[in-house]
Amino acid sequence: MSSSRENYREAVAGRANVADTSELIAYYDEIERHHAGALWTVANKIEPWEPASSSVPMLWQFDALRPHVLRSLELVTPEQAGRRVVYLANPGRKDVTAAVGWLYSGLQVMAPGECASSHRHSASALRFIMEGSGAFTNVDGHKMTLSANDFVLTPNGTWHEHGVEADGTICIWQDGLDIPLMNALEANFYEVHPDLKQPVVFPIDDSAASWGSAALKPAGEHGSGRYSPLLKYEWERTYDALQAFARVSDGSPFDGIHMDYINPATGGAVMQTLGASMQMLRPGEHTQAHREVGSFVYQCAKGSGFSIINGKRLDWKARDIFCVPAWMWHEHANASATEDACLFCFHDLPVMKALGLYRAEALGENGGQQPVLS
Ligand code: 1HN
Repeated sequence: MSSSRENYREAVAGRANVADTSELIAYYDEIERHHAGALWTVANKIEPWEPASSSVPMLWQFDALRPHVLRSLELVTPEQAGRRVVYLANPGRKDVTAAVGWLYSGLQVMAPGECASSHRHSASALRFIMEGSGAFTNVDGHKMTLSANDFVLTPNGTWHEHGVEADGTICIWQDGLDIPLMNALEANFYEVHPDLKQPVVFPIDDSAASWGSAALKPAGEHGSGRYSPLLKYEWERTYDALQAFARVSDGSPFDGIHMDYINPATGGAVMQTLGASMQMLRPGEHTQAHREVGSFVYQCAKGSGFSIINGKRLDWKARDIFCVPAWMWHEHANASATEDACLFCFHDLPVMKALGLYRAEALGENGGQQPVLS
């Protein structure tokens, strides 16, 4: 701890507070030679008073990244690259490929007629479609057609390949994965499909047709329980649900009209490690600040506005991506007085909740908003 206030706090609380002496420094050198260390030199860092994310709040503007994403079409083929993706790098997480915390995000681009080969891995993945028409994905034989703002799952262990039909246009989508978490857990396996391409086994879009009705499901069926049998969440249905909910609810003071994408068989999160939601901020709405144990990647699906994250203001519009690191205050605002704004979000709350780690806190007893510091 650097400041004298923190030193005082640590000493009063009975935490590590040992000043360096030449004798101690020599001692640290000696035990380091035995590949060991004195706990009191790291204790306050490895046991912070509260989550202290090394990630920084970041905004990735689609307009700025798009030309670079398109340029990758000329530089590498899907065959060469495996997946032709520009990933999002958080400056605070240089040691891992992460957009925030233990979450990965990237922008994948495919041209008409292209197809990326089939593979599967321990990481769970999702896609949120940004632009183009004719994209498809095949997940364990369920081929799905993809349009802008559709949300698609690739649960861990499922074979998956993506492509764009020959009569489609260039397509870009956001990939979200828990790759950094799988690697941190040292649990990540990766396998290429023996035939590089898997057959389409089921009728096209069968998953949405079977499981995509909000209140009805195939009689007596329960899915695998491991992940949602509904693999594609169409934008129209999502937006209709938000509109309907807004007619009868004031929404959350922190998130406006906020709905979770769910596994329709269980009511729980869409996958074991990743959850997702869509929220609508009504014209002029500016929410109250709160913070949560969990990392969040947002993509603006509609409209424009800004978020304030630990005092940092990020101005976003459709297709921009931004992140909220764990335990940082955040509030969202719709900049328009006439149009609603929608934010897609994926996060690691299923992990936090499964491990009993989830907490949330409001800023101020009666709500509060943050001053903008940067
Ligand atoms: C992956 O499987 C995809 O299936 C995209 O499109 C990005 C990044 C890391 C590891 C696996 C895909 C990925 C990925």
